[in-house]
Amino acid sequence: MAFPVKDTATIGIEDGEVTVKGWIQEIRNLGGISFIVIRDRFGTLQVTAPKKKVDPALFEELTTLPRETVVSVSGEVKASNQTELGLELIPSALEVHSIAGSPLPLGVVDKVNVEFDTRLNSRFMDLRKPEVRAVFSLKSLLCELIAEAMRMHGFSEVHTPKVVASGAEGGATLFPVEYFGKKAYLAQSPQLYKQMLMSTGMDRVWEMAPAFRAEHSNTVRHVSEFISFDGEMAWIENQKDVMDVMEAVMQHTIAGMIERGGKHLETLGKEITLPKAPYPILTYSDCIERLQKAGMDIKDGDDLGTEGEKVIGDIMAAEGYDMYWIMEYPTVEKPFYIMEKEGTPYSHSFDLDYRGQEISSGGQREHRYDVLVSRLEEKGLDPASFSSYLDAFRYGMPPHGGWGIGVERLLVKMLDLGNIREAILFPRDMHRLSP
Ligand code: AMO
Repeated sequence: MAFPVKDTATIGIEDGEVTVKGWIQEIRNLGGISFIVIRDRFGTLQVTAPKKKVDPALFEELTTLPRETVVSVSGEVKASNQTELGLELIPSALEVHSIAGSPLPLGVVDKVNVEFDTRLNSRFMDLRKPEVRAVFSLKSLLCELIAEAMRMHGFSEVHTPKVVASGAEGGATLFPVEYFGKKAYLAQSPQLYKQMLMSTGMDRVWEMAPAFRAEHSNTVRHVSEFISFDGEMAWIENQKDVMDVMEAVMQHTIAGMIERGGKHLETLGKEITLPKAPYPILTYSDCIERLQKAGMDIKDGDDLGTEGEKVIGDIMAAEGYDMYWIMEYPTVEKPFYIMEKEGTPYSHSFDLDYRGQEISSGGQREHRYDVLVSRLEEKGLDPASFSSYLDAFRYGMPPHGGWGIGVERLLVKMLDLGNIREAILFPRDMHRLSP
């Protein structure tokens, strides 16, 4: 088979004789003629085999292969007004690389409703569906755009440890790990490390990496392993400096998804809209007031909760906003590293919400060593367990702040998917450890 190899994205009538590689998606045998649909990464191609014109041994083999078998088919490209590509391949040679077993654990093109769990059990097969794969092409684009935006804003990419000695986001969601006879944990976030880097002169860092949370709740927005996109920047006046950078990064990223994601969005049957900017800024107290007005039984100091977030989302949607900030949460609700708003029960914190769901939180950090130690103590944490983190604050630490964004939550909202697991190749949750 010395023909040039072509894929379904670039094949043309002028190619003459070519080889196409892919999976056999479908075979229709109509007696005198057979149609074999080959699928590759980009799309499908019809192989048309008229019984009388194709070598009998080749015809027999090609038309009896099980669906999803992996092949190279060579032949002549001909015009056709019966196919989507406007062409078909008349086969002259076949190479079988891997015969698919049958029955298939999951159909690739069958229009039957399959439970999501069944799909995840055979995720390799599920991912052969173009509309499922499109989500991950878009996720890849999202990561590319984030990297681009962060570079534009002068941030350096860093990689911090994922096996750690202490947690930053509360004990309840820590995964313990046995580490050479010592107790260790899977990192819940790069929080402590990105802050330590602020004492070094690195000034602006970002990371996109797995984060682990032993989430005991089974919801459509929590998983135990997700991708956290973190940024941290030094020399800020207040958390507004962080929010300005984040907002620019978000707008660049979403605009890029709209501009460059067209083909995949079409496959998925989705459209993305660019959120109206500047994003409005609400305070936590504003939200409580608005929720009370909306009839919710909530008071100052309470967690806004999933329901509260949703109602705020509806209120903001009515005002034309998809993205908005919620600032100044009560200090008691926030981790020890968030700076208190002096003389108030509130903090220099913020969340970024996207259509009724938190996708990010962040804030200005407490950079004053003594205050930080007291904050740890107030939270019932032992400063000794954080000694290597605290050291970075003892010898000169600039004011700083940052954020963590759940990449999958962002993508789910952007694409209006029903479950965070749809945006993860092999999701991990309370009930799923394989595949
Ligand atoms: P937080 O704990 O709010 O903040 O997490 C930041 C963002 O990460 C995402 N996220 C999750 N996504 C899926 N499944 C989960 N179980 C899960 N948990 C969190 C959310 C959330 O908004 N260190 C701080 C950030 C900072 O201050 O810089 C932190 O981790 O989108």
